[in-house]
Amino acid sequence: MKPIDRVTEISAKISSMEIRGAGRIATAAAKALRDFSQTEEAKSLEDFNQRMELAADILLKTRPTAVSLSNAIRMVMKYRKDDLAAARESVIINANRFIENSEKALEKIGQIGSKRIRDGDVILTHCNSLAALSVISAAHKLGKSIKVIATESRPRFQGITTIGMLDQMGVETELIVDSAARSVMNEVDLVVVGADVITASGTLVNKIGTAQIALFAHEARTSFMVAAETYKFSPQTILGELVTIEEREPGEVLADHSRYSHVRVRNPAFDVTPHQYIDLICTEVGAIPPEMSYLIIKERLGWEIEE
Ligand code: RUB
Repeated sequence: MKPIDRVTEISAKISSMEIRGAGRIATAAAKALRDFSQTEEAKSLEDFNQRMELAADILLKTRPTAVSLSNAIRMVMKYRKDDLAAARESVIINANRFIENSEKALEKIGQIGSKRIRDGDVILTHCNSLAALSVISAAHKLGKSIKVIATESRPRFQGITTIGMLDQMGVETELIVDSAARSVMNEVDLVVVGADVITASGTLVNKIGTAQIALFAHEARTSFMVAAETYKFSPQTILGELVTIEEREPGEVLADHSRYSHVRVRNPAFDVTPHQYIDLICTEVGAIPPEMSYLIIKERLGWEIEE
């Protein structure tokens, strides 16, 4: 297999969601670029740069919403461009730094976020987020008695992955269909979800269904927390760019959709939760109000307007 085919193979796994979740796809992309940089056979720096750009481009096109992917790729691609050996070495350093930092970030988010969970709390989560699960797991490890209500997260049922993980941790868990979220909200003390994108204004883009859960939480006066590594914040939104919402195959929603000639089955994968419905964003550098997102982008992602 040619080195670039390996990149294509990983890209296909990301597109088909065999590898999924904003953090996991970012790490997979960083690893793919790192491994590619060691196996491709460029003879000149220019050739190397071109091959790396091609690989980065293939990975970037896999899923349009998650900014974690472009942030991870941008961080890895900031390698030294003065000589071929140094460039290869620097790709490894950048990729490993990204992977290591994201692991540490998850742990830190757990430590910080778990302080917001009280003994006896009922937590609702949506989809399958490692950052949200880190908060829940840390609270459980601290010995807090908690119960988690997990939504199924139609159409891809990531909630089943979530209940599997909670079961492994030994956390008391209930599974509900997505449309039961309002019915149970009065029993819930805190909603914890992950993020695919957080914009400069603190708006959250996450798995479809998140926005209505945030509205229900707001109406029921239930706290709504987002758990997100700082690389889920989008520098591009400072420049006014809108987040692209991925629309996936109708077959994920209804297998035999083509037998209806006048019906279009729609499958938007993410939705937008305004910052007014978010109480707190728990990152590895602290628990912040959504209005502080701009500062995270400026300070943590080193984003320059000229870039
Ligand atoms: C996953 C999803 C998750 C975020 C955060 O969507 O919306 O809440 O990606 O996950 P999909 P994590 O299943 O379509 O990728 O905290 O693990 O990065």
